[in-house]
Amino acid sequence: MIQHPMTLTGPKEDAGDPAVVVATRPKTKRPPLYKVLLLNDDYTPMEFVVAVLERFFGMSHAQAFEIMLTVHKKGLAVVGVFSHEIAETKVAQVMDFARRHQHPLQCTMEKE
Ligand code: TYC
Repeated sequence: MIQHPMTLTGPKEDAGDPAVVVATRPKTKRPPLYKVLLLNDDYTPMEFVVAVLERFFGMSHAQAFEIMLTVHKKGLAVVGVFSHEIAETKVAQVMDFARRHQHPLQCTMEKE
């Protein structure tokens, strides 16, 4: 017996009917974010850390002083959250600035 083409995949299947448009989910995956962390040490002067936070993270003096004290007391703090490329740049800028001033200040990044 010859089967009608419509019954080959069953009535619920889309057998390539050009009139059928299937809704697509817009897959706009946001890029992962990275936390930039500042680490405490016993030697970097407090005022240098404040200057770093003002210069590279756009903080006011009061904000920068507050975050510096958090790092000093707790051992580390998140100083910003950025895309991978921006986070890498911030870390490199801080590490270079600290190295040029011969301070052991450490700055790292981690995926949020
Ligand atoms: N602990 C340092 C001091 O007593 C100050 C300091 C704060 C150093 C924050 C690093 O990320 C830092 N001079």
